[in-house]
Amino acid sequence: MFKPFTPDLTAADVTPQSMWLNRRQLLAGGAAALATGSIAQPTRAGTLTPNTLEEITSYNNFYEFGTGKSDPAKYAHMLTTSPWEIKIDGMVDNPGTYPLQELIGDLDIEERIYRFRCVEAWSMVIPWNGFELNKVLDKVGVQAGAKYVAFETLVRPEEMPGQRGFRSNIEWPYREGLRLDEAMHPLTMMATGIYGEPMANQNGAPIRLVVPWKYGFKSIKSIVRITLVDKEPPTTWNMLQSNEYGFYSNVNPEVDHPRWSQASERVIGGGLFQQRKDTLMFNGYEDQVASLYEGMDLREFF
Ligand SMILES: Nc1nc2c(c(=O)[nH]1)N[C@H]1C(S)=C(S)[C@@H](COP(=O)(O)O)O[C@H]1N2
Ligand SMILES: [Mo]
Repeated sequence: MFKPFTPDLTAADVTPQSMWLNRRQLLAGGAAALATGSIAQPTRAGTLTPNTLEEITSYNNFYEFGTGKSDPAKYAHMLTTSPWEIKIDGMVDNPGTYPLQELIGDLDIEERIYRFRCVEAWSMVIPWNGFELNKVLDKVGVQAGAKYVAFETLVRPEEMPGQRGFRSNIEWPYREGLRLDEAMHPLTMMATGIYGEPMANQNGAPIRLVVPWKYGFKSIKSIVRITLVDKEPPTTWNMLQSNEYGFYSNVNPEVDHPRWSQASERVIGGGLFQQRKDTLMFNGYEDQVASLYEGMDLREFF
């Protein structure tokens, strides 16, 4: 989180994405928009232009592979993502270690184009493929006393150079958590692909969380464990620096990071002419999620 920006993005690699965009535009007027439109593009439908796959897969945060933005693209190919199992435990009716395919099983894979805002004040727009987390939670049966969901990333130092030796202060596994109502919210998804292709390892293959109204670090990658608990679980960046990274970490242009403003963001892409834009409350998903935080002081619970 402390590295200065290095302009290592290539100019738009347009061919596959522009074909795909044309297809999207065609579909947008038809039945497909009815099926996914209200959730996929909850505000200002049609105005989100996704970043290129090249941008999405070359400028990453994935500290298991190093702290540099280009380290994940360099090293994540070493990760074995199949077979993959997810342990689901804690306050659930059907705890177990599930092969990924069994867990996904019959779920329909949808496409969702979401804004993605890193706490470091840069942003992208990403066309994810996946399904709502609530579908998995319903399958395993959340018990009455559960109040939070905790997530963990794989620990495998043989394949994750950032977990070997002294690369960061993170105590592995990388951990994240959501309140149960946040986890059940229809915007919260488990993503398995981008642009209709299997998730690139550097983006969190084979399966990662996506919570579009929160800072990017909440969207934990390469998940191997999901635990239902009754207390707020410890989370990686909060453990490292609790005054800078709150448990909630909702995108909020009015609450600055102690070391920088969160009022605006650098839009990744566009080569040398990088744009800034104003950051939106809850990253543009205010209509959908503000009610989750009714009555809460968002400066105290940042
Ligand atoms: N396991 C794990 N998950 C992680 C991270 C990480 O270092 N390790 N980085 C987070 C941060 S800070 C961001 S901004 C996003 C980046 O996702 P992307 O590289 O797919 O854009 O992943 C999040 N999930
Ligand atoms: Mo981030």
